[in-house]
Amino acid sequence: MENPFEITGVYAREILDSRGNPTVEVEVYTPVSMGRAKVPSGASTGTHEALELRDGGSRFHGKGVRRAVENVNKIIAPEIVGMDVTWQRDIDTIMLELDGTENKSNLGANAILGVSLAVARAASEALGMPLYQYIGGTNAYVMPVPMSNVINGGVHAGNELDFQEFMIMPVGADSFREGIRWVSETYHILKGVIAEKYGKDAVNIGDEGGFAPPLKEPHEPFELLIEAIEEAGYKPGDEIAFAMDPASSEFFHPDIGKYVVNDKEYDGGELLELYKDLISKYPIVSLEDPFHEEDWENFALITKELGDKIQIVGDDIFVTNPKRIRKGINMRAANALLLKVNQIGTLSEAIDAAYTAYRAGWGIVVSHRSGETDDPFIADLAVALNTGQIKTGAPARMDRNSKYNQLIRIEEELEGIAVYPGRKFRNPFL
Ligand code: 2PG
Ligand code: MG
Repeated sequence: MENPFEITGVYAREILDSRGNPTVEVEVYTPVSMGRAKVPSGASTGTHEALELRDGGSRFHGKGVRRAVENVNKIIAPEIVGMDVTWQRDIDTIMLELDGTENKSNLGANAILGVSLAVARAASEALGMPLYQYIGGTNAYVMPVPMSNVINGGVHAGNELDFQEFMIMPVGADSFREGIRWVSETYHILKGVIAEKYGKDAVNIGDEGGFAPPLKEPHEPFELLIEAIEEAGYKPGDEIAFAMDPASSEFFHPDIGKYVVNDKEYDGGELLELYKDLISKYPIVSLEDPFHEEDWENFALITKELGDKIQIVGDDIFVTNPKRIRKGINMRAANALLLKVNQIGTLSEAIDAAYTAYRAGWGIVVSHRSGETDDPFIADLAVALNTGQIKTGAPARMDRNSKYNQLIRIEEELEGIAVYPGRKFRNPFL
């Protein structure tokens, strides 16, 4: 008898992402299903991320992914066709062995991840199960609190704001649906606040759908946000709190060993004072990448000083890599992990990263990349892992809203079971 779970075909193609750059899309076929996945891409990438294979040359200014596509079609496909699509970890391991490098530079993390995610989706379809349930099992029920990046700076925007992301978190809402409504309402009021202060051309948006007004100082976005939240009828802090990702590897200058923010130089200690000042003035509950990707000591220092008050999230420093996360746990360098599937390159390793962090009592934020697609995979992943948090941009543009809309669907499906953790986003189970 035909095995309905047997992989009968694997096919990749080159498509475009939200920034108009090429990326990999993979389809995995069984006799009863097809799973399709699309690979995201970062701009403020960590040095230790798994390698995204780009063709070089003149096509797409060197950004083509034909080689990655070919690696799927010619090298990976023949190895996994015939395998059972539910053997996720086996398939991921085979791809790691085929690649044979530490950072997936041979086949490309974009090739491997596309297959890994498409396999999971094809399996869930073959089983007739929602993706979050296939990955998370019967106990996947925690909705994530969104960290919505409504003001963009850094390498994601054409303004002079050095800090990259200013996010709002609807911690006082009692469901995901309500939370995302608060975010949307605040976003639209914010647009008016910005237009009034800076004019119509200041409401253009950055890569993650947030506004990119001509601000420079790190406190300025928070002032605008307080005004918008209040005008929208919500209480800053109690109902809508702040999260920020300065993405400080981007403004650290190794030549002088200093961080440069709005033309002023800071050493680690001075930058810590700047953060403390912001946290004392504004209801910031989460701070990501406060220091650069090798600044383990200052990460440990800020976690020691502020870690019982706010969430300290590591992104570029850990790159979703269990080895670097273990080092971070040993050094107490953070108390939360930013989880990006394309930083590590397989679903199995991303889940390992999550477990490593959980066991240390850390929070987890499932995250998009600044270059995204309409694939809502991470929405399902956040629920599957009961992380309680997701970072996926402003409530604008379908590359961001495809995730939010998928979460609306999931919450509806889990009616009566779903839990929205609100203020308990860091550990929904405590
Ligand atoms: C980040 C991400 C996503 P990028 O720094 O957290 O917001 O940006 O994908 O450009 O690395
Ligand atoms: Mg980051």
